[in-house]
Amino acid sequence: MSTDSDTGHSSPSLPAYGSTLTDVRLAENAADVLRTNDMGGWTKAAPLLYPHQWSWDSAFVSIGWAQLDVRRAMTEQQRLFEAQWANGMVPQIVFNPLAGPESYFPDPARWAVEVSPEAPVGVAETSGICQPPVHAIAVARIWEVARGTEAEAGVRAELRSLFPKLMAWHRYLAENRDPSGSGLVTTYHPWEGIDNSPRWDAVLARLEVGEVPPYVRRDLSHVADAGQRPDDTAYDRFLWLLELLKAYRYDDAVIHERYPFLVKDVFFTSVLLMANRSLLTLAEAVGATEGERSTIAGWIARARAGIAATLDPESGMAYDVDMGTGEPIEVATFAGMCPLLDAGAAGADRATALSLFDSEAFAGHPELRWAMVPSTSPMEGCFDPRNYWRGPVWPIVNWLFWRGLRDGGDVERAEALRQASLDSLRHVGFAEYFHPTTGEGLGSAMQSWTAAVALDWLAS
Ligand code: 2M8
Repeated sequence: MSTDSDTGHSSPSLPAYGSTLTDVRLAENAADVLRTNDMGGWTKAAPLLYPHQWSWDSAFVSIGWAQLDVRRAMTEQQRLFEAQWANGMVPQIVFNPLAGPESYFPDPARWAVEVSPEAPVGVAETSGICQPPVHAIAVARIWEVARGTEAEAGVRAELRSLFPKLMAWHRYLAENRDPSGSGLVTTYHPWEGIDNSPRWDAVLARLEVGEVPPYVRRDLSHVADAGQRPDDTAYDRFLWLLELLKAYRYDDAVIHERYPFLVKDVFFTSVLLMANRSLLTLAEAVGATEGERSTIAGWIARARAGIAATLDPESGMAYDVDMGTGEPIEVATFAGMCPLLDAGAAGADRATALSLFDSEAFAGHPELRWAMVPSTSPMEGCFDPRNYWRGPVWPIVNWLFWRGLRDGGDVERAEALRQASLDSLRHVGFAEYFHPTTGEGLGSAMQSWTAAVALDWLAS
């Protein structure tokens, strides 16, 4: 399969999509996407729009590789963790040394992470922030696939070298990103995962934007129309925040003291919680110490209590907390249902989240093309069905909910979500995201993580 642009959602060279596409063919097409984006040991997030290795993309990508080549799946994570910072942070982007500065903005020069003593030296260049820690979830899935096969011994050996790095990563999040021990991770930037979500609007609106050095957006030349991406006002704010982080030398203590974008992030925290559950499985596989296991268990308990404290009694939603005002951010996005990502959450909290999931605010909305979770609720005033994280459906987000439902014992709902997701992929292909009611593919085509979750769903 080939396409000459990231926006080739309906390129004539693509095989026809539709309900008749067999599982075998869907899997072949997904495998083609990973192979096309494979750079030899690591995978581009998308052919043109995202020509580097992104942190949480690479975790999903290795879940996909696990179905094709389990050793290659481990290599993906090893390559990513080679760029881990001394303080444990796994950077949002590991830059492709072969892609020139014009390929993506912001480039390494704009991040200038060498101002931080924690940044890696002599390995790949990186950005200076991070993304949700899906990695341990991915590695546990790789381990599950490898067990009982001839790859088991090799994967176990690699797991032994990766385990301490995963511990350091989770420790960074539990300590540097939560100095007060609230159980909730502080996010520093919309680029830490859910870029232009309305969750950040109020905090961004309050910013006094100073002087941002001139820049040229590269993203807009790779999508069909600018309405699918964040607007320029948002970009100015994203870039101003970057200038501040750089001025503070990416120092977590200074950032927590002075910086204007500090949000206790319920989604990021819930992914960490899920990942810590996976890390416990990995601890077993590598024979980790009692001390390590109880540290992980402590992180889980603290995050669970932290999330429970964010639940809004009226709406039932988990809300992020704006640390600038101390107030909850009351916007209806998928993040509000994050107790579903914790299979061990209190029964009542899961039940509330389940009824939100089923309601017209989310997967039960009557106009949805497929019963999947949109990024922002269609009932929310700012819902924008074609714009990035402000409305469209993201298959990877649905994969996380599927896992949370399945692990929490909600087998029927999980299976319905898996079927709906596979059906959407059969029609839409491996778009970055799609319109919740029309099913129009949006953003980049041939998005690696979308293909990866397809492979895992097909194998499950
Ligand atoms: C999107 O974010 C990047 C910046 O990281 C961008 O818009 O340029 C987000 O969807 C992010 O979550 C994702 O990791 C990245 C690569 O797929 O693209």
